[in-house]
Amino acid sequence: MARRWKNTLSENDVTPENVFLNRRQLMAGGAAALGLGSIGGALEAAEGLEPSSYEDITQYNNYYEFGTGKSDPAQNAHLLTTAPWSVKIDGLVDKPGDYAFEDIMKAMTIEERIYRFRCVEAWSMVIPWNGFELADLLAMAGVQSDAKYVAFETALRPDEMPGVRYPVLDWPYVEGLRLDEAMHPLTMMATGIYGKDIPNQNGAPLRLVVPWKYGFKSIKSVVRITLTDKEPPTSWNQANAREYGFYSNVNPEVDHPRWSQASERVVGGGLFSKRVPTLMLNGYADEVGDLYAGMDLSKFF
Ligand SMILES: Nc1nc2c(c(=O)[nH]1)N[C@H]1C(S)=C(S)[C@@H](COP(=O)(O)O)O[C@H]1N2
Ligand SMILES: [Mo]
Repeated sequence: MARRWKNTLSENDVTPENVFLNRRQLMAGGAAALGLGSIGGALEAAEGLEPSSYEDITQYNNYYEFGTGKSDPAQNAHLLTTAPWSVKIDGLVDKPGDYAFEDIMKAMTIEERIYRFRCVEAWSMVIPWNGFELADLLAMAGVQSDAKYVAFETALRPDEMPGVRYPVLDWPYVEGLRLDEAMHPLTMMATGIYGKDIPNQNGAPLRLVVPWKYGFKSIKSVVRITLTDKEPPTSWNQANAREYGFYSNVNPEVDHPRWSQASERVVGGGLFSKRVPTLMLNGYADEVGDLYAGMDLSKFF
């Protein structure tokens, strides 16, 4: 299927000047060392947007099914069996059923996209994802005309997920999008990072990525996608509705009740790690601003 979107961000939008490595240095160093032949194309598409290191992306995670510490997922997520894997697509679709992961991969066009990633905890990274547009997967199942929302569910495997013993959240982890958000070409299902299969701690074998929303919307290890006509429940909203809304769009002007959302700490960069201003809709306002025309984003947070 055709590519519908080109990354137009520039490094000035995101990279602290003092940690910016030029593209040639990265190609010669990090990317080559990882054996990432195809990263050049992604970097070109991103116009110099500087990705976080593979180490930061895969060692500093949130995946509460494997523990609430940032290093717990990297330590424990190897317990998750990711093959065989299938995704149940049901609800308001023409072809409901269990879709085998390999069949999905055969049908989809995999591409690389470098996206800003912003956690609600006010830190951020830049991640080179590999994956496909969610819209293409939904098209495979045939979305019916009365569908208005898309609900997502993570695997729930108490034997493989040590974190689900604790009632931090009401398991399984669930998320949702409005159908137009789900169909937007920026919304993707990621299956890789830096050209390699996505590590378990980042949501193997496939996870949602919605770059203009806080990270918790980007649900990992998806086993079910349901098209509905009602706004679906979402885990963090159920846990604390005052602090976490359904939309969760990155917005420097709407603070979390317990902390400011006006700036973010860029993960990585060692001594030079610093805070940068947070951008409206995480820098994707030109692309997705229209989805929220006329909505009061402090009310629909
Ligand atoms: N199933 C599931 N998905 C999840 C989470 C989780 O705990 N469980 N954490 C969310 C949060 S809060 C963030 S910030 C991102 C982190 O993604 P990363 O670890 O790949 O950076 O995953 C999101 N998806
Ligand atoms: Mo997060």
